[in-house]
Amino acid sequence: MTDQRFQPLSEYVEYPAAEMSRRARDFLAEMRRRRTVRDFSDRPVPRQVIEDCLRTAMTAPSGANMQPWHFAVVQDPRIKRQIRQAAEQVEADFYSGRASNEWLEALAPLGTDENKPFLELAPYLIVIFAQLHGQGNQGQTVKHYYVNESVGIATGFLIAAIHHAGLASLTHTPSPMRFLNEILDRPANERPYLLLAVGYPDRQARVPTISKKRLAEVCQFA
Ligand code: IYR
Repeated sequence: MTDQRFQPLSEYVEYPAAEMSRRARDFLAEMRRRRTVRDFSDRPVPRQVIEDCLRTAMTAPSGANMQPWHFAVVQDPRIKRQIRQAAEQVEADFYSGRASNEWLEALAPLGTDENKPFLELAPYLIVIFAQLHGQGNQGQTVKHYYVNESVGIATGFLIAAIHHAGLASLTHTPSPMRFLNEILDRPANERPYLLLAVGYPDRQARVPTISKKRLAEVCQFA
């Protein structure tokens, strides 16, 4: 009797060493071109592309394979306006008092402020919710494990997929962001994790002059 819980690893592909090196380099080059964009065009984006990027996010590993995420995708201009208004309200508090001077100084190179026009301009807003626990068929609570890690990995996959498709995204974390539960009608066991604005960059888009650390600064081989 074979153990039905397992099946052969049939989709794994091994590449010859030279090809492996090239693939690693090529992917690095592609990911290095990714920039967080704050200036969006309102040009429409095919829904199928967004759906496929979400399907990529859904391939992420997760604690006990519980897949503790929910993606609320917003296109409706009225809902986008509601989100913008609520976000700008909490952000105004943040920039005019709640944030420490140290925090504001750290943000200065990014040029952010409480105005969030991208929340209406970008054709898609994807609000990622983390499910603190699940719900069984009979309404019983199902435990979720490593929720933050799992949702973080899925979000990373999503950002990479969006970039790979040739679109830009912006990770936005209005704080506090519980207002998103109300606007998007999500249950109390779901916590807003991150909001991604997605679309084409505006032709005039500009990005901060910042750089990434070098490998030696962030890595050790033992
Ligand atoms: N949530 C605010 C502030 C902000 C905080 C960090 I840390 C950033 O990297 C960027 C912004 C905002 O979205 O403006």
